[in-house]
Amino acid sequence: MIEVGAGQQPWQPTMREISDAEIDAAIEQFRAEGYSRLAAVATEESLQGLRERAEAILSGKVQYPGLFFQPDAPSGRYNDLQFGQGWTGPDTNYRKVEKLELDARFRAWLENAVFERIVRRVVVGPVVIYRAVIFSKAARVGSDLPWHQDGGRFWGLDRDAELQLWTGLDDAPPAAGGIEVLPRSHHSGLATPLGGVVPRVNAEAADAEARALPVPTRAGDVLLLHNYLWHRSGPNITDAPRRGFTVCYMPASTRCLRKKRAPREFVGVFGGANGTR
Ligand SMILES: O=C(O)CCC(=O)C(=O)O
Repeated sequence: MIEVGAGQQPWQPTMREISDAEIDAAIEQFRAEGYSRLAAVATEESLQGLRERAEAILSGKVQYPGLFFQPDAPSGRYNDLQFGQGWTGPDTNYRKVEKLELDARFRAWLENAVFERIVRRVVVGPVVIYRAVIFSKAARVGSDLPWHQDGGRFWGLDRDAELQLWTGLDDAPPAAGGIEVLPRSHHSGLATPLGGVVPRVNAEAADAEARALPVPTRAGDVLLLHNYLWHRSGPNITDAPRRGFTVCYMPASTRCLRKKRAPREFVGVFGGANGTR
């Protein structure tokens, strides 16, 4: 993929001016409630560039060796997902694409200057990313994602990460499968040592259904999500796609514990090895 032609500037994202006070308030709410929302961070120009690239990647027009794809379940049910399939062709609805740091536009977005100011308030020292992922819910197809936490043995790290920044590429009201959270649930740690999907028995004990809080977002909004916060998203029953781009930031000293293959080396961002800022 050639991103820069002769005499052209590389694609650069633009963001709304955001004061330190606004970021401090977002961090305070993130710490207390496990989540917060910064409205309209990405400009329309940035959104256009990212959406265009998301479409090219999801349709296979732009490809990179190493991108990881997961097809959505045609039934729209999480339990019907088939794992381990990867890329199955251009006409598939993919629910997830990982390793988007390989793409220059998504890489530039995840390293933008507003994100650096947020991340530096949470992560001390050089920073790496665990993952850079699009969660996509195609119009009238996108499936549900149950209550889960992003940590535990499932993530294979010597310590759990804390901060994810989720950027809405489209409007995400509840009907489109917007994010729902269980406020303050991050204070209780992991529901199981494995992490990932929260077992139904735990969800019932926490009365999660009654306490679920929808966090509707507009395209360009950014959510700060604590990795231990219980969060989920429903199916997309609207006529428009709903795509979110999420990135998990953590200290560069974090180690991968996996044994079956060589431990992962994480991509550096703010001050981490091979970061661009
Ligand atoms: O976008 C979604 O529906 C889910 C996002 C999510 O689970 C995450 O960012 O960890």
